[in-house]
Amino acid sequence: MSYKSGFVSIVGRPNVGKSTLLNQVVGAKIAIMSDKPQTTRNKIRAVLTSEKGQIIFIDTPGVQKPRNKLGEFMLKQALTSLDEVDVLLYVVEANSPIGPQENYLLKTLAEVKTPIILVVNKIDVAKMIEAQTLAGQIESKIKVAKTYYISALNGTGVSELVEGIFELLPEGPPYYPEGQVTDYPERFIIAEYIREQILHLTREEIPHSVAVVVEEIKPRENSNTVYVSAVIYVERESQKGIIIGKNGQMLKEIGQRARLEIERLLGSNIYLDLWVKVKEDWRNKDVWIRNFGFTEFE
Ligand SMILES: Nc1nc2c(ncn2[C@@H]2O[C@H](COP(=O)(O)OP(=O)(O)OP(=O)(O)O)[C@@H](O)[C@H]2O)c(=O)[nH]1
Ligand SMILES: [Mg+2]
Repeated sequence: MSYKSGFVSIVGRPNVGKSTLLNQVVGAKIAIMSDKPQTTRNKIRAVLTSEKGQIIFIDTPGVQKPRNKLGEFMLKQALTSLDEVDVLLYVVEANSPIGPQENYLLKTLAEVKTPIILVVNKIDVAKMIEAQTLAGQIESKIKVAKTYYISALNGTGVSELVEGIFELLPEGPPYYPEGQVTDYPERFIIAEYIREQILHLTREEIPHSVAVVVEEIKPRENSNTVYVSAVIYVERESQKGIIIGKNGQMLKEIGQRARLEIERLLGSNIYLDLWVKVKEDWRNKDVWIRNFGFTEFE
């Protein structure tokens, strides 16, 4: 049997489960997930290697109308190079009808030459008839190579989807060594794990106003402990107060939860040092968007 390989972009509206799918297919937590829209901000690559070949999945930010410069960056990350990958996974939510956001994305996808696999996600919480009706509507608007009904959360239908992707991929070599699951640098994954806890623990505008930068990762001599320091940036003084919390309780909670995840990732004990700083309106300032690492994976 010939070895196949290729690049597969995962696109869709915010919150439909793109990152959950990425993590499910590669069996590792590469991209953070949350119930808040606009969780993913960068393109994130993760690799699946099997005896059939290698698939490089690219998770992208959810497509929506930008509200600031960060949003513009995110939209560009999601919509550029759709024509340069081998297959597109277009993820929709089984239980949401087509709205303006979906129509906006459908218009873009109608122009794309890359084969599109429609992935109707969250079937664990939807009726099959609902899911099929939605798929039918989408199939009448764009050219769909195949449709799969899955639950990215519990894994239903995911191995069939992977088989379907392999069928569409060309013969090719492995691009990454076997065993490598991502090329996303460790310090970015750690920063994202910290941001994920902030997404879970805060509400309203706070989750969207936060950027996390890891400044130092240093193994401590003669111990199995790694010292990690990171700065949580917010846009206003009042937000800083919320992140720190009464008597520092919130920051402590964020740190404890993130530390467990980082320990699992690195396989060592972690001493996590968190700082909170204000960068007024950073989401509208190119220099800060760049400084926070939002250009490296364009
Ligand atoms: N019930 C159910 N929930 C799911 C499924 N897949 C994802 N979710 C939930 O949907 C929410 C959004 O998941 P994400 O994977 O962060 O969604 P996303 O598309 O990457 O979102 P953005 O990065 O904001 O574009 C989370 O609360 C997930 O747990 C699924 O198959 N079933
Ligand atoms: Mg995501």
